[in-house]
Amino acid sequence: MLEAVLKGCSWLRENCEAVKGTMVLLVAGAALVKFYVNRQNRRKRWAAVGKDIVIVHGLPKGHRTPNPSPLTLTLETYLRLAKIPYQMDYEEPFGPMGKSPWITLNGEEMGDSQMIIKMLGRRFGNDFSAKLTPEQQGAARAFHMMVTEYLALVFRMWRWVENRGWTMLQEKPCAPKKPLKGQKICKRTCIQGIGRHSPEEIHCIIERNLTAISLYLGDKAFLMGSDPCEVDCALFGSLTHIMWNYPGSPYETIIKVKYPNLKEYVLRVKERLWPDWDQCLRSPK
Ligand SMILES: N[C@@H](CCC(=O)N[C@@H](CS)C(=O)NCC(=O)O)C(=O)O
Repeated sequence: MLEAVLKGCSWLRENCEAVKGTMVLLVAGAALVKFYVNRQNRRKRWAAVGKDIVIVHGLPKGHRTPNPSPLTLTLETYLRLAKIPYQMDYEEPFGPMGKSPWITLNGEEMGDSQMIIKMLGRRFGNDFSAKLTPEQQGAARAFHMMVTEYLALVFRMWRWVENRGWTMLQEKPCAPKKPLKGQKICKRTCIQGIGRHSPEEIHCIIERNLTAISLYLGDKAFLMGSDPCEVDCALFGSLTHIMWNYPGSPYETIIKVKYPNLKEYVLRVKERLWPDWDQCLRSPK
């Protein structure tokens, strides 16, 4: 018996590297299988929620806004405006294009907030922008692109580079010690171009964009007139973040002090489409 144990030990010693390699492969294989089984199970669950119910996949709730992603908030606001039933899922925030938010509708998956809104508008007969004049449609599209594709990215620079993710993690016990997603955002904004400017220059550029929005809004109730449409959802998604998620940022003062019409606008959309706002927030730990 002792001889067999000793033989086993010496075999293990001789084949240590091969055994380690096999164990690593087995563990990685098991983790992969578990990942795919969980993924499939989630899809089965989502398929069972019912016909024509949109499942919005996004980052977990925020404690200042119902979602820390302006684009998820945009999409939720649109679903509320269009009165399309939806459920939130926080288990798989990143979807088909590795982006958040994305949706599942009747078993089909789709990414990109703007494409989702367009598709849902056609499918459920809720294309609010179709009622606008051609000139308004042009302006609405330009503002929608400005906030979704440009401002959202630049605001993220403040959140992850200048603020180092602190406001996102404030409820956690310790402050982040190094920039979190900062490097990724820096790389992306350098390729785009805006990231090559100094923070002061970026603040000026953003201020000019916010000025344009404030001037266009004027004293109208919503951006395109007396009724809200898709671009209001996008604008609300972005401005809401500055109002509540970016305390201490230079943009907060622009909205709250310099352009009160922007602040009043955010409160107006919130009151109309988010009467349950407080119940949708994550309770602070
Ligand atoms: N054009 C996309 C942009 C989505 C987007 O950039 N989402 C952010 C979160 S707010 C994201 O997924 N970031 C991760 C990454 O880009 O890798 C949309 O409108 O949905």
